[in-house]
Amino acid sequence: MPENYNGPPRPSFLQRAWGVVCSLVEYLRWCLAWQPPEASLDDTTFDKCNTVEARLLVLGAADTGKSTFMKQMRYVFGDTFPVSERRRHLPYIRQNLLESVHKLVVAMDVLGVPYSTAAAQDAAERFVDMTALEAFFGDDSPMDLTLVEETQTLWEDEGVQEVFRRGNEYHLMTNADHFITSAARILHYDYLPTIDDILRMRYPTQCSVTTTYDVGEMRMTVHDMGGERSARGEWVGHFSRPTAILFLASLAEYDQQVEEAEREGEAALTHTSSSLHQIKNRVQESLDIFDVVLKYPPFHNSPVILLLNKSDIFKKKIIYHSLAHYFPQYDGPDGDEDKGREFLSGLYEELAARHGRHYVSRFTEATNTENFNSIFSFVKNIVSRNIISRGGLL
Ligand SMILES: Nc1nc2c(ncn2[C@@H]2O[C@H](COP(=O)(O)OP(=O)(O)OP(=O)(O)O)[C@@H](O)[C@H]2O)c(=O)[nH]1
Ligand SMILES: [Mg+2]
Repeated sequence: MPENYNGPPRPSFLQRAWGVVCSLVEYLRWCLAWQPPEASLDDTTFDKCNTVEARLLVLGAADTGKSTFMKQMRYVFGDTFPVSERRRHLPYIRQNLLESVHKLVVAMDVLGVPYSTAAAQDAAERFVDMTALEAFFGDDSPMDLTLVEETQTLWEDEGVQEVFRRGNEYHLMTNADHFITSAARILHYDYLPTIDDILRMRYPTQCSVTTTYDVGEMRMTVHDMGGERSARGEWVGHFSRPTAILFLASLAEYDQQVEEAEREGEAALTHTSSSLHQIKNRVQESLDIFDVVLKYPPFHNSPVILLLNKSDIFKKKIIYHSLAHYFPQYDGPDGDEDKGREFLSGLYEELAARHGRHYVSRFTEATNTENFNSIFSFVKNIVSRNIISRGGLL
């Protein structure tokens, strides 16, 4: 630096005047372009009548029960699913039933399990070709009594029962037994789906579904996000600062692997592709998604509620599928429901502790309305508390 250096040259009067004009123009442009911050989209806001608005994001891997939770919410709020809507569900329920039987029949072949009766072997013929069964999906399908009888004959077969218990090896639908044992009712010509059927049907969410409820003085908007590969990539970047995050995880899928297509979806979410072809346990997949949610900066101030769902299925499975077989680090007794649940819950705890994040959790059974009532009160209290702590009044 030269010895007589006196700092940068002083701007002339004209230069300073030009600077002021530019700042003014910039300020005017900012005023014109200004929109309310994202709060109106996804933060807690208050309208003139003091109604509090809350936004709840329902996240989790595919098939964990997010939409079932939403359906229970509707039901709890007095929506008993009108007849027109029940009719719309009918083809999917019949499809769930016939696809489940088809999967069992295919699995008998693939897993090499013999039928215990010749009648069951004959009945299986009918379910080999799925396209031929499509004729029975519709609400105006012909009533076929032999189809019902064949379903029942198959279900009573010991070989089929063995393959049913091995449903984790080929990802049999969670409530396949509910639909199969209700075949006579579901395939009847005047069948109208019950609420229980609607809660138990499987229909993956493709795009997010938003529903708004008035809960006392709170207007709660709930976003049900799809957990499958095509839907998951959409999550990140769509919502900032929700009032609370409801993360659904399934206890029942500790013995299942993620299907290849879903792994691609996870890669889209985590922006990785290296482990695309590795086989992965579904609990691990759920933990990986939980990890992304905990780390995502716009979610840092949102309380996380973890619902460890499908406890009814877990209770049945743990008797014949050893947890230690899938998680060698589990050192509790085989077949112990409580210890098993604690172990799986501990995996989420460890992860949250690593991120220094706090969360609350519950074991749930989303298809059980009684259980849901207490869970919903719990969720509502957390959401209300978060609103109060953000400065709102209820
Ligand atoms: N038995 C039992 N079945 C459940 C429970 N929770 C959900 N299910 C069933 O699990 C299946 C998947 O539930 P969904 O609510 O569609 O799962 P999801 O998380 O919305 O799945 P995506 O939309 O694909 O992300 C359905 O057949 C539900 O009836 C539960 O606690 N117990
Ligand atoms: Mg869904």
